Amino acid sequence: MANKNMFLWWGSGSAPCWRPMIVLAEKGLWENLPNKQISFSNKEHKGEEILKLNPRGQVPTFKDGNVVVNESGAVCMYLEEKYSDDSNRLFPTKADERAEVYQRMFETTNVQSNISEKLVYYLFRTKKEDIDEKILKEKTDNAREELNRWNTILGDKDYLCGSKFTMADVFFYPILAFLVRCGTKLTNQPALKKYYDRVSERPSVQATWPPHWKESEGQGQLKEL
Ligand SMILES: N[C@@H](CCC(=O)N[C@@H](CS)C(=O)NCC(=O)O)C(=O)O
Repeated sequence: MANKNMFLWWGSGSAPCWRPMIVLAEKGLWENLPNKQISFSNKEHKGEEILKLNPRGQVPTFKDGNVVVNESGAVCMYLEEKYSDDSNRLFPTKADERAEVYQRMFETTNVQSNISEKLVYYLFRTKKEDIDEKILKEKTDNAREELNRWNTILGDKDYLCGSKFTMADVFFYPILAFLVRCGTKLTNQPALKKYYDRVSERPSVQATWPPHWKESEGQGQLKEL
């Protein structure tokens, strides 16, 4: 088994962890992968086992034999280079087509900053009575604009870069799923909603679905988005 020398430490619901998990599943390496789901509340990511491989004390933390890679994007790229075959490549072979995949992969940082960091964390971290309605409206409008942009990018395509699932989807989908978990229904972004439903059914996504999401509902912070 190609994965017997691998080990992945991961946390449930973490978009950075979910990305390499999806890649592993796409390559048939997730099943029976030596792994440990860590508990954030027990601070297991700050334990010695992880710190000696990843001094930042974060997940994902990943090793494959003597190769240690921890940044989620780096793990994805490593797995892609080492374990792809024609049946499971996540990049097109032509540079011109790859350019679009790179563009969307790196463009996902805008979703992270414009929606997760500016709006979701504001709602998570501010006491209800301290929420400033004007600031909240600005943040919500900005987040909606970001979602609309991705709705336009998708248009009538099945996946972000066309008819094939690519690394761009691996980078983007876990953040989108987090936003849906936080309550957004994507009512005003129909292309994004169809995309969300399509990718959610994908076997690699189903196999790696965050365990605690199966057990409880999200808190609905983004139901007004
Ligand atoms: N840039 C890193 C970020 C990893 C990251 O932020 N992981 C979070 C979980 S989502 C974590 O371990 N947080 C705990 C901490 O930073 O102490 C990556 O993409 O892999």
